[in-house]
Amino acid sequence: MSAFRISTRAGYTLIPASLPRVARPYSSAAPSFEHITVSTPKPGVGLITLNRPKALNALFTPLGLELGDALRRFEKDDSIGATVITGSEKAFAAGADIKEMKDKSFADAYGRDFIQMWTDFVHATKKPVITAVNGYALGGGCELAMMGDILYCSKGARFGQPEIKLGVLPGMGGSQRLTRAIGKAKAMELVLTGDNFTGAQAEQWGLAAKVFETPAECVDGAIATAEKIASYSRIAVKAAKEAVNKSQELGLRDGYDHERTLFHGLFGSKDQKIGMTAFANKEKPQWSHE
Ligand code: DAK
Repeated sequence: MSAFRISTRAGYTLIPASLPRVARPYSSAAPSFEHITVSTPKPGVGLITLNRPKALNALFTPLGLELGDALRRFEKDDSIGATVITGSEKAFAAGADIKEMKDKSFADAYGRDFIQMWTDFVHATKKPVITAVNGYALGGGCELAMMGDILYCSKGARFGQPEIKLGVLPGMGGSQRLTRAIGKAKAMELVLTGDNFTGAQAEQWGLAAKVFETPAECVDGAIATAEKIASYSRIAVKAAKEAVNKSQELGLRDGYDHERTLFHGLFGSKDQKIGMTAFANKEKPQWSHE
């Protein structure tokens, strides 16, 4: 059976070629990670796979540090145009690590803002991030999935914000992002009951951009979309992501103005000339990413 290599702390692991997310390992200069694997499955695509199977990818600090490190490396790497974050078939992530946080004091939580890094690195990522969700995406796992720019999932994925059952509430943006995505009526019901919802419902309600039959198709679909995005001008993609994200923060009038400013600004880029000239000449654009 043919096989590919992926990087792990121990070096490289052979995995069967039939699995969808196999790929050449990411740069040999990259560190070996213990709780994630990192690879480049297609040109321009970075793939980060959460890999803490015994705890269903529960989000604890060491995993967060590795995820932040990998995202920063892809962000700085000119050959990467978009990143996919995924987990296993059983769990994207079953939430923040309850065992890590159960004894924290108010001073630990508020004073040291221990969860801050989870939101910081996603906000700092200007290149698009696609989250490919299979299995459980609960609590902080659901919130991490929603932090991506595009969310894909398989039908059987299990989303939820069950924090209410633990005596707390969502703390990584869940009450805000879920409400903006699916509306107050459903979000309020889900946050107050802690009930799960399926991948099929996530797509019906507008949280997921696409739903797939199987986990493998979900990861493949996310990689294909990332590859397509990576084939465009990086500078135009960055501006387009910024414009759409601003729509979640600004009023409509300010949003129009911000979009127009970005649009006008792109006329100062080489890629605007390259793209429009190529269209006029019936050629394929060769982007400079400048
Ligand atoms: N944390 C730690 N360990 C977890 C975990 C989690 N969230 N989820 C699962 N595990 C561990 C289990 O303890 C178990 O470990 P061992 O007992 O084998 O050592 C292993 O993963 C397998 O789990 P199960 O045996 O429970 O597997 P099942 O298939 O039976 O059940 C399940 C799967 C996902 C339904 C179940 O594990 C479950 O209910 N897990 C907890 C889900 C949950 O409540 N998630 C929300 C966590 S709260 C903050 C901001 C945000 C947050 C916190 C602070 N600030 C701003 C300060 C976020 C909070 C959350 O996410």
